[in-house]
Amino acid sequence: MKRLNLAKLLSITVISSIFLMSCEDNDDNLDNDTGTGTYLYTSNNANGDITYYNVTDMSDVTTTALLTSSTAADGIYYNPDEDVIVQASRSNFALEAYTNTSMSSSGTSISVSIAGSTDMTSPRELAVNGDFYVVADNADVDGDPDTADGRLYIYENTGSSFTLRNVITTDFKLWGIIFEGDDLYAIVDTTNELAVYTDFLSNTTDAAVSATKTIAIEGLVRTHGLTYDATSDTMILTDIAEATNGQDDGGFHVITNFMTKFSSTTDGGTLALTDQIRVAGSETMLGNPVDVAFDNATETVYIAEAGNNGGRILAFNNIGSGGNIAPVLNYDLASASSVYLVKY
Ligand SMILES: [Ca+2]
Ligand SMILES: [Ca+2]
Ligand SMILES: [Ca+2]
Repeated sequence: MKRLNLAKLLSITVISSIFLMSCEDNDDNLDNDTGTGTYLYTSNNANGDITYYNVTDMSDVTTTALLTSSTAADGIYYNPDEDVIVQASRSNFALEAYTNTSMSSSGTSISVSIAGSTDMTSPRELAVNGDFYVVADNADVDGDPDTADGRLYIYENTGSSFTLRNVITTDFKLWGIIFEGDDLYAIVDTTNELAVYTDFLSNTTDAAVSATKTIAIEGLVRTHGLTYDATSDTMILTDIAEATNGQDDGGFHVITNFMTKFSSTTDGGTLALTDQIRVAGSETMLGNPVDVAFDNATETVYIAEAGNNGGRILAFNNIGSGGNIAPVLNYDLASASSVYLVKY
């Protein structure tokens, strides 16, 4: 017994020393402003698993794959405060959340902790505002594929489920959506247009609602993904161009001072290409870029590319005036469908 206690005491001492040493390391890190990690979460339509990349040091990226029961998914989201990953399952037609997975090693099978009701037909991007989770569904609504429409499913996360509050039917086709404050920005699929619903969650009943304002983005063929960074007032939109060309006709547009430019463009008007930076061309590996995320601190654009080489996760920086830029990171991810950047 005595020997065991001594061993225990020794191991506690060793652990304490390690703990103290790591605290010192953390202090050093904080002094150097490197205490925060940057992570890119991704979903895909090839196997429905969740892959995240630690991109804190872009010369030493680590990849973690978490295996799910979904076989196709979109709309990835991660909340580090609650350690919860959420994605829209395109095989189970519901929101699915996975909690306490941050310590899971790559290759671990994870199970759904919080499930939503199976209301949707073709869920795509997810936008989160507090406890409200909005999913863009791009299935045809009225049985006529020639009339443009779509549905925005508004769920409330109760902690034990995603409860459907109401459904908004749109008069345009949906794909990417993002909240800025209480306003929901949505790309208008099959076009080069961007729409906004101001105070979107104030639409509390099932209804057909038109966007508050819609503008066209000059130089863009067919947009799909979008992201907005409020700190730098930067909007980024992807261009898949022709869906049938998944290899080399895609791109993305960076719009700085976005809010001023958006406000000064009239409803139905066009935001000029001269007010944007376009990245496209054979070096970019962009064929069908379906989603985008932005790190303002490093001015890095992350892309979920669904087509090129079967699917990739790409990162671009030193964008300058745009053009035919090669990505600085390039990871194969079959049928990549969405990206979400988070720091913690
Ligand atoms: Ca229709
Ligand atoms: Ca394309
Ligand atoms: Ca996204």
